[in-house]
Amino acid sequence: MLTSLAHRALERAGLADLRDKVLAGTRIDEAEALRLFRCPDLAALGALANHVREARHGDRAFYNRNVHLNFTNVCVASCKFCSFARPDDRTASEGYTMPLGESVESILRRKGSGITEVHIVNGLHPDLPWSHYVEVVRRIRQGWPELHIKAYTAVEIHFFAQHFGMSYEQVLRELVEAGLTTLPGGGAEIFAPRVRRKICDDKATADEWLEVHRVAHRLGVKSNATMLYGTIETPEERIDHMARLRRLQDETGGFQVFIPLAFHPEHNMIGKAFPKPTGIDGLRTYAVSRLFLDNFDHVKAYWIMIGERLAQTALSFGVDDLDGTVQEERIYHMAGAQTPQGLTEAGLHRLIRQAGRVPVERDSLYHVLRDHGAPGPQARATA
Ligand code: V47
Repeated sequence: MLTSLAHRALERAGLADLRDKVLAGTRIDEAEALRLFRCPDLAALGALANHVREARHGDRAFYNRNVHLNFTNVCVASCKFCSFARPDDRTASEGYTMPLGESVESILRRKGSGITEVHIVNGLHPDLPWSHYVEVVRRIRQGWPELHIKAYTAVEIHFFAQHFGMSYEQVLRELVEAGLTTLPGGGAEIFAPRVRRKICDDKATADEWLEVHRVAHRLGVKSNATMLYGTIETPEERIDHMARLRRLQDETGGFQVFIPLAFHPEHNMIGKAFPKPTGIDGLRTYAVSRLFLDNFDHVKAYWIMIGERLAQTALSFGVDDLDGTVQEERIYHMAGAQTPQGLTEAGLHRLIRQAGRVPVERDSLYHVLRDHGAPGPQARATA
């Protein structure tokens, strides 16, 4: 429900027409999304996004119990924003590649811990054989049949196809046969060619990224979509990014969630030029994406990247998902993230309840595993 105060604030901001469109469930276009982006009243914008969020999900805030596996950071690409990648395996360069058995064991030893998903993302290693990528998935699947395996970004799938002379479909079919269940949303960055040329000019293009997801959706593999914000992109380029995702989603319906990722500036080539995006920018981005991406069920705030406090606030700015308990996160911690490398389930519950929301554990396909009920008076009092 929009309060009368929010109604008036949106009118004062010149957004009454967009408020009416959103309340009527009418799609807004790119120029309109830009007007929302420029809305000077963040609270009014947030209230509108929150209205859509609550109409879809009520008070629920989704999370899952997951673990990350990054078995190599050796990468032939040279993305300027990346703090994780290294050019080779030499110890002096801090490059690493875990042996196959160790990668698999690092996941299987967590059996019985309640984890439901492994999220696998790596550098683009020049020398690992194709069998390595397939075997990691196959052995985890064999050792832990009910675990969801969310593995390999579209950038990695594109790399495998090029490097091993296969089509996207062949790559994906083999991985699915080995046990992969969904694709993570990484590698999207910003689709606009101007930005890609400057920050990540030697990996999959926007069209290639989108095509990998199109093929995955056709094969029945659901996927996620990210947007890296806070480097050189303009608001127009952020909207263009979301518009390309919205068009593909109209076509396939295969995306599950949109995940804005805030740039982390430490230990990378462009960190000095671009400070960490503000919390205000983050909230604005969540809100606009919730309002613009009317065909996406979920908007996720990756708490590990933005911190627990902003993640709590985001739950009132369009966000309904906080990712997971996340064990052993490396990509943002190598970029200077000060957040813990994981949270216990109780910690996530506390965070969600303090924000006045109800924690709901989901699996990787957004099936509800456990709805933890309404927040108690204590939780509200300490919020
Ligand atoms: O593609 C890399 C980003 C992504 C930095 O699908 C950086 O559920 C900020 O995609 N500052 C990988 N961002 C992580 C990712 C992800 C995370 C959580 C959930 C899901 C999901 C996917 O991280 C990369 C890139 O866009 N990234 N370096 C940095 N310095």
